[in-house]
Amino acid sequence: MTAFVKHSINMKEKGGRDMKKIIVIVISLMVVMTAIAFAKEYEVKKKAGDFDVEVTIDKNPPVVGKNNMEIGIKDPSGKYVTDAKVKVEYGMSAMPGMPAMDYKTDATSEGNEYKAVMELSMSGPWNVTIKITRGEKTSKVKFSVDAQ
Ligand SMILES: [Cu+2]
Repeated sequence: MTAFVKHSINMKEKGGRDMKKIIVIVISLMVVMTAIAFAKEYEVKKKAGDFDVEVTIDKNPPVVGKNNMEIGIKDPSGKYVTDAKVKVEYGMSAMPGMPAMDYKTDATSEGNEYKAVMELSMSGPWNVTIKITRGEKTSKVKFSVDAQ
């Protein structure tokens, strides 16, 4: 990076205005790409029946304790589905000294998305199921997280 900056300064001294513009653009792109590479949210994108579901968790990796979850559901035409009943179930299989654990929480509709808090009681692998009920039909998204 230092060499790049020195190089940029040399270019600037030569009086290239366009070069300065290009350098600004390149640096901006690098900043944006870095921000994307280090996106701090945990993201899961999956299909549930006809729906496209995007789940984001504010902790990455998810942690022991509270994890805020946002669930966006889109129908096949790309429109947000805001009138579904959404439940989040999360659990851990039995392990030595620990019986199987299962928790359930209702997600609440807020704007275009649904919000839920997932409280994980211990570190390790958790299975998460999001149940989306609209009318008679229930669709599911399943994924697992490794709580730290
Ligand atoms: Cu456990």
